[in-house]
Amino acid sequence: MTDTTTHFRTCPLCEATCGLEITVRDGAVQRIRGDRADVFSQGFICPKGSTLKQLHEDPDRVRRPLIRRGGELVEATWDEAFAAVADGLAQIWADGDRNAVGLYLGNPSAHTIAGTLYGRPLIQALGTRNLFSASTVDQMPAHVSAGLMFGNPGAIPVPDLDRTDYLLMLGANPFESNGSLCTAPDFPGRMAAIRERGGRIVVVDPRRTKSADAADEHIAIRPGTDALWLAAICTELLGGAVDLGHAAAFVADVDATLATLRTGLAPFTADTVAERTRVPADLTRRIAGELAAAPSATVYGRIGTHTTRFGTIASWLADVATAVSGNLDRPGGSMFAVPASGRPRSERRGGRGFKMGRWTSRVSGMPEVRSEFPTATMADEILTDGPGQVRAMITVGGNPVRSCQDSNRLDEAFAALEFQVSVDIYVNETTRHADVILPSPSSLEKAHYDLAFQGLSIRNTANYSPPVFEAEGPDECDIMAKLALIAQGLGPDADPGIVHQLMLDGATAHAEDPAALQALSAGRPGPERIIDATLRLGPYDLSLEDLEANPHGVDLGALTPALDHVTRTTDAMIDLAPEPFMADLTRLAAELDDTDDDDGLLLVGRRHLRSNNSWMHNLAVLTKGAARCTLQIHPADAALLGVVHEGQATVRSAVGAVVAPVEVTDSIAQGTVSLPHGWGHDVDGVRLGIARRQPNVNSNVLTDASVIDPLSGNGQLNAIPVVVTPA
Ligand SMILES: Nc1nc2c(c(=O)[nH]1)N[C@H]1C(S)=C(S)[C@@H](COP(=O)(O)OP(=O)(O)OC[C@H]3O[C@@H](n4cnc5c(=O)[nH]c(N)nc54)[C@H](O)[C@@H]3O)O[C@H]1N2
Ligand SMILES: Nc1nc2c(c(=O)[nH]1)N[C@H]1C(S)=C(S)[C@@H](COP(=O)(O)OP(=O)(O)OC[C@H]3O[C@@H](n4cnc5c(=O)[nH]c(N)nc54)[C@H](O)[C@@H]3O)O[C@H]1N2
Ligand code: SF4
Ligand SMILES: [Mo]
Repeated sequence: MTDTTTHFRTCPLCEATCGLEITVRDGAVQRIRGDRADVFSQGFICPKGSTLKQLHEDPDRVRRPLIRRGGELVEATWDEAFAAVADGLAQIWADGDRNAVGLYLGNPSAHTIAGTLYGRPLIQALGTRNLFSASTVDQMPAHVSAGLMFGNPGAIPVPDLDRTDYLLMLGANPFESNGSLCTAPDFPGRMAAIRERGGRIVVVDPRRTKSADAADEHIAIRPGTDALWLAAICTELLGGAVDLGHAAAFVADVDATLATLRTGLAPFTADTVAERTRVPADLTRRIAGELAAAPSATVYGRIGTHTTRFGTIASWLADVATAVSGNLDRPGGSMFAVPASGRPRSERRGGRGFKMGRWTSRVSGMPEVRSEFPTATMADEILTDGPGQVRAMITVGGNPVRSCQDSNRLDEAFAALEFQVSVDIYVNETTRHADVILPSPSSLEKAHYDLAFQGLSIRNTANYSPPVFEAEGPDECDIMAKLALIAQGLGPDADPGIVHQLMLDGATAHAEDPAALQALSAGRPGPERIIDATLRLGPYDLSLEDLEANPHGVDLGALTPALDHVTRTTDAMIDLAPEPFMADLTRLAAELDDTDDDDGLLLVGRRHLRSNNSWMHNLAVLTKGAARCTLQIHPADAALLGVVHEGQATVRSAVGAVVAPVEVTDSIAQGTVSLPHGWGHDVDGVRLGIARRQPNVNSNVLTDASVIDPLSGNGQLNAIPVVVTPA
């Protein structure tokens, strides 16, 4: 007798949120394929989606807690592990300095219920200002831009892919990444559909990527100059007739705002930026003309645009270009998702506005943004003695020692910590330094509800996935709740139910009858109850039961104009020309004459479909095939420097050097070289049998923590000046 069951769930690995159909036979996953009935992804899946099986079964995945004993990480019981956490942290806190314990939240925390719901109570209980996350090596510029424009750092406009007539896409490669700050399963298929319906796609990227190949036009911009180019695009658009459309009703004084923009952006024209950006002036003018003339258009920038020294104003200028071409908050333009877990549609307009810089970091004086400090200063806070020094770190679903800047120094910093707790599924470059590792169950052993990316989606949908398998240990939400209780001083034996109830009380506080609302989910696990309450109070009046009854998801329709709903400025208006951004244009203008690195090489990153940041490299199904961790270089540059295809080259930046295998390719612009990030697994203590044997070059040895986007604190991960020599 065999026992076969089928389960439908949302893939938690990237922002595309594809529906998976998982067949389980005799207690093991037999097959994973795309769920053809999923209301959003309709069967689309990438090669990573089916590897939830291999991840679940990976013998290197940590299944029981590990505690450091005699220098070695050895298995322990959960009780022993939580007791060790309580002891270790108590020693650090004995001096009375809460800032001595820091927290780093990594990317998967945005893809789990535990990270998205229980991060906040943990942060509150820790009472530390030393909070860090992958956001400052990623999308923080978009939050700051949205924060100052709309008063709401979460209100990031997304390109309305399914209806647009014109997509101008910069620094993004959805053919490999499947999209970011733009949840759209089968992004490639949606791009094809734009062209099929007569629309046009322009991709701006120093590399001729697969996404560029699938576009109508590719512009090989000079790395790091998107803000300059977008400023010129805006100047061109502002030179013509401007009609903000429906967004005009949200701008206090349209004429004055446009005048401010025109004046501030005046130094940036198609002609003045041509040399620095390497985009001919005629081409820039033509693109601006096309944007203005298209029936609908959207400007979308991502990692290559945001992780530069001008990330925030580049993000803002993309939205300005969209707005002044009349495409903000309208179908086919850039719009706002209204997630099922979001605030009710009926709630009043406006809010408290967005503030940053309310406090600064101890060593470098960097301003907080969204209560975080930049990863750029994490090593400083750990390595610099004095009151307030970070002596212990908690990491949750992150690998900062590979993902953040100047990683040799960060590695040194993590090695120097007095105590480290990591909630993770692997012993990797970061967690190898831990004193206690608390393993999250595998994705298939957890419930899933997307609380982050539904707010960045090109379509409003909702789905809930119950666990496929029962977990061996506590759920990740319980692990987070336990950490919060320990930080609260309630000790390692306190019941996580206390935290669940507190959160439920918080989630239902504004309900007409909180007790009645809570009663509706009685008997369910704590996290589910919070989601249920959130859904019931949300804009679509859904419940967890509704989602359970619809395992392929609930389609809530295409995006609708939502500025009245998403703005949180005090007056419920939007600001197209925030003063800090206008001021930052002075720094941008200095770039026009900066010719320092004109002849040098600039390093950019890249992603591969079969990799996921610094992890998933331990799955043979994904890593087989040609080596991916190569230094891409243009044939002309290679010839000039004497490096050869499949040879080795030394890449040196201001802070470090690596030796990488060379891939000579004309798909990269002259003057640009590229290495992917997240590699470098072959170091002592790492327990990743397969990953260690991959070509291992850690590109973040080269990223310079002293170079940031000052408005957001975001790291510069692209356009890094490097010198390449044969090795
Ligand atoms: N040079 C360069 N550096 C970059 C980038 C770049 O483009 N160039 N990109 C940046 C970006 S966009 C990002 S988001 C960051 C990512 O940076 P991080 O978030 O620091 O790193 P990840 O590689 O995502 O590490 C994920 C960790 O979570 C663990 N994990 C996986 N699933 C789970 C789970 O369910 N629960 C828990 N608790 N742990 C889990 C993995 O084992 C791994 O240790 O990297 C950044 N770094
Ligand atoms: N397979 C896979 N999918 C992923 C991830 C992964 O690691 N692997 N990571 C996930 C995460 S955390 C994120 S944040 C997203 C990121 O998703 P994307 O933003 O699409 O990221 P990339 O694929 O790195 O594409 C960035 C592009 O920017 C280009 N670029 C570099 N510098 C510049 C510049 O100065 N200007 C311009 N215009 N372009 C430049 C690079 O050549 C590259 O093609 O992907 C997510 N999806
Ligand atoms: S595209 Fe992203 S969400 Fe879809 S299957 Fe691949 S990893 Fe999962
Ligand atoms: Mo990211």
